[in-house]
Amino acid sequence: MSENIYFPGINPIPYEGPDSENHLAFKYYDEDYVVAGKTMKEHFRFAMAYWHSLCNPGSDPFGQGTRRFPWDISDDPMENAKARLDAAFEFMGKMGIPFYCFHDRDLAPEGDSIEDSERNLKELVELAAQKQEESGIRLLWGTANLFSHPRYMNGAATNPDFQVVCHAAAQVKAALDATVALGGENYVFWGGREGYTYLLNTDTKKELDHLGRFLQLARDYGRKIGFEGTFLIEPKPMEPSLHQYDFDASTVIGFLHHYGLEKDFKLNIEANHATLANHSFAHDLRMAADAGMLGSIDANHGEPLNGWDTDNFPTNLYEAIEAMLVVLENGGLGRGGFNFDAKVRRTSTDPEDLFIAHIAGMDTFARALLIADKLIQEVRILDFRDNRYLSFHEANALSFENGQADLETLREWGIKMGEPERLSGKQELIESIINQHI
Ligand code: XUL
Ligand code: CO
Repeated sequence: MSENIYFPGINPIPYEGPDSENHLAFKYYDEDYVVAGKTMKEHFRFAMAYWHSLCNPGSDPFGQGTRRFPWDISDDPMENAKARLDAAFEFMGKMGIPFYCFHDRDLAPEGDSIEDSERNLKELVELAAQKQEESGIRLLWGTANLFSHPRYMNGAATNPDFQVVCHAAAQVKAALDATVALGGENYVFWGGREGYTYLLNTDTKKELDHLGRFLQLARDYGRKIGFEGTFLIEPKPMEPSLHQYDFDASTVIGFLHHYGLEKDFKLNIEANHATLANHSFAHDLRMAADAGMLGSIDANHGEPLNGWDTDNFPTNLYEAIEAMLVVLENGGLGRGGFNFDAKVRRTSTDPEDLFIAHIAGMDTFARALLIADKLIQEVRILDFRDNRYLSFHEANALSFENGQADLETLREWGIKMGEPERLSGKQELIESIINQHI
């Protein structure tokens, strides 16, 4: 456990059960409790997002930050980065969060040149490796921030200027080196500005080809230096770009197959990104799972009233249950985990709010896991779905599925069988059964 410096007065968060009134205790997340054959800790592999929890003091386009960070101790950004690392491990240690995720620039500041930035990152990676060793906390994924610096205003891999593409390549190389040095389980690409703001000045075909090539090079380099983890793409339809190429799960799945990336890449599904694409969180999870590409989750939720990417902590139990039904049916997330890509509200200014927010998120998913497991095992809720397809167990239907029957044959069978009976979808019944088990 790291020292008690940045979050004084807050002790390690205990599990106290659903009747506890202690807001600094877990009510449902009991890390050693076994559900569906695995402990809760193994199911979730919860991760802290470095950027929201330690780097964002609550600024928005209308005003400066509202929280003071005690790890901003100096005018030297490297000194602050080191203090921030201490604070990160103190926080995760007290929370019992076993993983973390970072962008290169969260961990270490950008320098005056590519080499300078590489040196900064390397120095922090060495310190982070020690911290991991002492604490047992591990890296769920690393990524490169290819969207904040003005040079990336027109994209990184999809930038119309080759000089910018090379800069992005240098950054991804260094971030891959960092991820491998820290034993990262995954490496993420979120295409912040990989898209366009104006179609008439954009060669979309060229840009998509460049993105495909860039990801192939990153994969090849990663494998060359011994990265055995999963590459992940995190779909998002818009913001900051008007249109992003990684629009949603289905778009990304098609893209990965088109560019021959489907064996090395999976998807990191973020709840608020799915809803920004006018899908439910569970929809995008399901599309990824169906394709065998559900890699990891960025756990958060959006404000239903405005639909923006507000990155609230996930406290919507119903949404979490729908998500856990997909995750359980998928057999878990493998090397992935649940990363809290979420920020406390600008008005949540007490240091304990960061703890309370993570407790709320972990408890929401823990409770959702218990309910989803019961719905699947005891209530057999998925039978409602599977029973709708029972007719496909019959011989004629099987020969349709395996491509033996042609269209004329189907017509013949249609005539022979006559007008079909109506099969109720039973939606309200399923919804009321779920409510009954909450
Ligand atoms: C932005 C977002 C990112 C990625 C990592 O909406 O979700 O924080 O998760 O770059
Ligand atoms: Co995210």
